[in-house]
Amino acid sequence: MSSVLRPASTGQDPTTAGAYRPVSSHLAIAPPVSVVIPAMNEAENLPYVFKTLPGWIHEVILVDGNSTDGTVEVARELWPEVKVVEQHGKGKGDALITGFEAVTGDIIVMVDADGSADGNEIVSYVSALVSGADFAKGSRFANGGGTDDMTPIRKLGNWALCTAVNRKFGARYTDLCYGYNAFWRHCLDKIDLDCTGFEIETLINIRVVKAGLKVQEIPSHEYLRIHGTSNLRAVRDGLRVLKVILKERSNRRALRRREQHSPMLDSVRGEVS
Ligand SMILES: Nc1nc2c(ncn2[C@@H]2O[C@H](COP(=O)(O)OP(=O)(O)O)[C@@H](O)[C@H]2O)c(=O)[nH]1
Ligand SMILES: [Mg+2]
Repeated sequence: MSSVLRPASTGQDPTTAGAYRPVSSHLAIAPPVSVVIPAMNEAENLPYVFKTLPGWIHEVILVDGNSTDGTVEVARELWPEVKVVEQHGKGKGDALITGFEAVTGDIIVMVDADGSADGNEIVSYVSALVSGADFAKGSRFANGGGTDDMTPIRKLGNWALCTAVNRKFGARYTDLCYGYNAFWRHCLDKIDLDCTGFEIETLINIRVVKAGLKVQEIPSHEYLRIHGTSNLRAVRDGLRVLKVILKERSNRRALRRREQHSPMLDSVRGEVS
């Protein structure tokens, strides 16, 4: 019998299935990894972003938010095989959802284009996923993580909103509004994303808990945005995040009420009693 390892068939992409690729000196993986990068006028930062992306990535999808500074041209120069997707709507959430639809790999990694994320960390995210996690959630506040980019007001807001999510949804997160995360593509079927702005990370974090997915936090260091300024407005976007938390909470209550009054359940209960 052959002693060569064979990966489980993914059935996703015949050009990439069937081969293990080394992702570190200790690990080889079979599933193709897609990196999705939302970018709006990030031409100056892209050299730093692409410099740290590992060569074993299956594909890079850059979702362009109508950039006017040559973002797309620079991306093509730096990573000739980059798949560029034009965003039709507005906002980071809309960009990511558009990018997820274009993915052909089995694992999706979300990476910001401002130079704040270190691509060398991708191996930690992917290791968690191939070891059994459904969702590998970056955390700047887990041991080993950190941030150079957050202002005190953003830290306070993030902490308060994270505490609310933990209390309301039974999560045990140490970070909430962070854009560096990874997950198996099939998770998208369970979380059904529908939002447009910076609340996207919160929505994902809540929906994965509601869906009962296995979440593992990955300590991550967020570096300073290299050029330009953040598109996030602490108060405006903090309120959008809060709105998502409240909406998801009331949806959950409504679902519970519906379950309690379901005629189907009533008839089952009737049969049992
Ligand atoms: N395509 C697209 N990307 C966006 C949009 N808004 C923000 N981004 C990108 O999302 C990432 C995070 O945005 P950033 O402004 O750095 O916010 P912060 O990291 O929360 O300070 C960056 O790569 C931005 O270029 C948008 O409307 N469309
Ligand atoms: Mg940023």
